[in-house]
Amino acid sequence: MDKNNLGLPIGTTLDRFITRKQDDFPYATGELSQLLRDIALASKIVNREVNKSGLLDITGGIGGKNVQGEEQQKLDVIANIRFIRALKNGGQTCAVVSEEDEEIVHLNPESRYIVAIDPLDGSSNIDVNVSIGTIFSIYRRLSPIGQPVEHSDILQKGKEQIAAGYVLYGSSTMLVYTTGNGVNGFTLEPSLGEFVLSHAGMKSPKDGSIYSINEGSWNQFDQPIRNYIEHCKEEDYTARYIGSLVADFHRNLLKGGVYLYPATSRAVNGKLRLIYECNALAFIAEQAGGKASDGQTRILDLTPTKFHQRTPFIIGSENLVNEAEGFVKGKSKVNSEAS
Ligand code: AHM
Ligand code: MG
Repeated sequence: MDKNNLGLPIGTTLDRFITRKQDDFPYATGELSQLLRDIALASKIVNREVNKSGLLDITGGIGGKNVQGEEQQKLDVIANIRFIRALKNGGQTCAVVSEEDEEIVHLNPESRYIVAIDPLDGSSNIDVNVSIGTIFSIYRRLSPIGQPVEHSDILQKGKEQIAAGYVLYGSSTMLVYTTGNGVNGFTLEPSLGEFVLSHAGMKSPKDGSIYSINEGSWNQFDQPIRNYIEHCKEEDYTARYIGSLVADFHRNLLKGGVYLYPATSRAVNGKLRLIYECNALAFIAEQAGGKASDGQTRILDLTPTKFHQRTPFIIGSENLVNEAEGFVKGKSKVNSEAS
């Protein structure tokens, strides 16, 4: 695979790719392109901080808690500042909703785009040199330009996203994004400081044999989820769980697999956040030919009622998500139960 849907070769810089995409839309104003460049720039700065985190005194908790009541890591806070600053300076964003801020962060009221972001996801992995990620969604505002942003601008369904992406700070750093016309992945070339096209037209395998779930929560799972895990074992699937959503999702996107974070007895609505974690990855999964569900309903069809709303989450290869959904909906049982 050396060509993507634009005919641009592997090695094309992200900047050039974004510009070419914009040229394909005759009435495009360039604002979305600029916004994507702002996010890419901030991610390079965050990447720099992440790479030297072991050298500087910037890992570990800061003693504060974020709006979810979870301990904030210094890098979480740093990443939030970096992204919001880049979006403010870029001027294309009227408001940001972030995992790290309880309320809407108002930026330029004359702009038309809303950004939902988890600036640094996988907080338990920050201190221990394990892959972490940034997740972002972009929406068009519904309220008139120039007016204050309203809650309804933020509480849009995931299917209204006009772009979404993630950055994976892993063995290499990658930015993967979609504007609703396929998924493309760019790898950071550290000596150039440029993202270059490395994964053109990414496609989720229809099937796979990886399941990713925190089995340590077994006692908190309800019976259908336990049945599904048993089914995975009976099928000899491989268990892979990093505990960083972006990294687990990315691996399964490349290799074929399913990631689950279901409701548990402790987290009755699941753990992951709909607006700035699940919707973006669901959009990317679907654009790549995969699927994302809360067990009953397509993630992109869910109506958010709160900024920090949580949802059960099943995402990955289409046939595996269907299989897991079948268990949740009570249509499938493990062989041992069925016999
Ligand atoms: P965070 O936003 O506090 O980093 O939590 C989200 C992370 C995901 O990246 C990961 O998949 C999940 O939480 C892991 O949770 P657990 O430790 O309960 O398995
Ligand atoms: Mg998170």
